[in-house]
Amino acid sequence: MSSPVRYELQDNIGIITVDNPPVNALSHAVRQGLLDAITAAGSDSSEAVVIICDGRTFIAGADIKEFGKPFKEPGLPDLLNTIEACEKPVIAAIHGTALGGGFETALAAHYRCAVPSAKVGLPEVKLGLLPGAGGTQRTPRLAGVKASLDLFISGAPIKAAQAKSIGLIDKIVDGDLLDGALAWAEELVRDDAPIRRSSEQVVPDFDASIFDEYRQTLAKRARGQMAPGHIVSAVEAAATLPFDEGQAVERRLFMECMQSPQSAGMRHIFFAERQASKIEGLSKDTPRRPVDSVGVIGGGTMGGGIAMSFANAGIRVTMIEISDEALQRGLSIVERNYAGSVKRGKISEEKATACRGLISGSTDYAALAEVDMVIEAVFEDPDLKKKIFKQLDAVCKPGAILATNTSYQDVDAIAAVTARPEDVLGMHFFSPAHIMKLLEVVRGEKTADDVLATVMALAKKIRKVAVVSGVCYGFIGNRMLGPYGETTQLLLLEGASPQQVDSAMENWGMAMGPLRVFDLAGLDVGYKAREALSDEQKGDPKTYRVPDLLVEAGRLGQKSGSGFYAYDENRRPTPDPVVGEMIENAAAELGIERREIPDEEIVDRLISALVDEGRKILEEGIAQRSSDIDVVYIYGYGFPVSRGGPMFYADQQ
Ligand code: 3H9
Repeated sequence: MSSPVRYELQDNIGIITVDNPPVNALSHAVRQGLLDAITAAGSDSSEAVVIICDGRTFIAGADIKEFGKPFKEPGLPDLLNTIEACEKPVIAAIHGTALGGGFETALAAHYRCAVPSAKVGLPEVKLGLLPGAGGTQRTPRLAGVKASLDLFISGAPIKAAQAKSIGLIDKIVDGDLLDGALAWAEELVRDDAPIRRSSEQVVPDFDASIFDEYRQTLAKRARGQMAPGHIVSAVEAAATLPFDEGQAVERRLFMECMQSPQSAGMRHIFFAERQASKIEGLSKDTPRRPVDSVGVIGGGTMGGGIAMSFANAGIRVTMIEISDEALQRGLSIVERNYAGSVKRGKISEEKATACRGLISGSTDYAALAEVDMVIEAVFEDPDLKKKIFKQLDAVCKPGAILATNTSYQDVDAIAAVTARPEDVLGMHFFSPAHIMKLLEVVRGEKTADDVLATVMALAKKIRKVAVVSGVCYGFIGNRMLGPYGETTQLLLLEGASPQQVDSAMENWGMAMGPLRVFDLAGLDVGYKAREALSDEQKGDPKTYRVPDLLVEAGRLGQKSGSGFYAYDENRRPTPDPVVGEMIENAAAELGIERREIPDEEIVDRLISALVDEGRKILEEGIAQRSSDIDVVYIYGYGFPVSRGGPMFYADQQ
């Protein structure tokens, strides 16, 4: 088998080229190839060595697929020490994204150049890890302690120019990268430039209190996560110990992270997210329909957020409302959101103005005659949705994709009112739609393959993580919330308080406990939905007795100032004794004996409720694969990524 690393001598410069598509990950063969190449370069007539990559990017990191499998020499830390020890100047030439072990490879070179569009970063923290091939030791020696901590803890890549400004890159190459790198190598040889090893540099001065400050902040911000704290310790070792000893500390901390269930969960989600975009039975070559303009029906919070998601990706949006007044209200929500994003420094004023300029409005459906796609985002009334789809069928051009943003309704029944059910599907966004990453794409019985393929590709363009769901009440995510909510109500009646249930779940890692979620969503929503159901459809009365009592007492959740909690003017919750009494009375009326319930039982029963429903969803073929369910819960429902999603967690147990 040929090696994914080539070595050639061009005049007096050795060129090492990595060619391991798609992202040049450091698989065993690449590590071996790099070792062979640097060894060859060390003993031939070359006077300097360039490391460069073919394809779309410089090395994007260690090969994550190899993690957890038996280790094969050469290991990356040793390989990079060998590269750094080379007696000839080694130059890394970066394009695309040099990430993790890839950027650590560049840091082990003696000089680094990059094209202006390149980005570099150490995103290991997003996999529950820390840079483990010398990154935590070499970076602070070049960029200082604070910049390094920020780079490792955020995990976010930075642009080449910024990397240059903090000392991580030496030179920006305009034009062809290889030509530029070779010319620079010649120059370094000519100038007899020193072999500048990162490990031999001295960490710039720093304030000794910085490590404790970061630890304190992280104790709140990254509660329960192992990697961020370990990163601080590894950088502290870099700043206080000789390189070899620091690297030994880094190694120990890296291995602890690697063996933790947290990293296993996060690595699972990395692949699950990418897997979710693949649709069984649909070939990669399925044609896509062009989507350059969309219509959004409904200018509420949801419609506004959806419009922004498209405009942010450069796609023109026409928002439709029933009256001028409603339209102006919708457009002003969008305006306010953009102003807020500018104020918080999320986007520039220019970008906000450009995006805002892509959104126009109308009260006439005729404005949708030429759009490539429409997303209906009105409230959950099946009859209204059907009426709208009839109108869309009449005005939209042939081939336009018609999507409903319903959270629960039967997409097939909506499609059936049109003469083109093959163009119809569900696109279930999560509120606030311009921020939340999840998009459930609901494939109707008759949805055409090219419609599905188009929407999955479009999801990536508008920076959403899309998961395909079949048609059922609530699709994947909301259907699982059903038994989760019911079990929550049983726990209250059996003896737990709302605050005990919420804090047990939040301490376990959920972004928000279930009762705070219900208060946020509004208790009247479920109440209204139940009104339309028969007693049999409503199920066990125990599971909705307390919510009914709350709504009947005018406690609709946050919006009315009280629900399971009382809320102050800043919407901060406090426990309310009235609710405690209501729960006790309901338990007595339903003949339920109350008892002390341990936190572990709360977590166990609630997660089991999710998982049991998840299994049914899988058996019925509503979800394509168990990891899709995990992606839904991580990106849409505040499930802790370090637990890998409900299905992964259950498998681990
Ligand atoms: C590390 O380096 C540890 C070291 O510090 C210490 C070691 C001792 N490995 O994302 P895409 C696959 S930890 C294996 O869709 P894009 C991916 O699964 C690592 N496979 O493309 C997908 O496969 P498929 C630190 C990988 O253009 C395909 O490549 N590095 C890896 O949207 C395309 O990926 C990172 O965390 C990998 N490292 O984005 C970087 N990376 O086609 C992780 C990707 O079968 N990678 N694949 O589904 C990324 O962030 C993005 O992939 C990247 C490209 C930005 C590079």
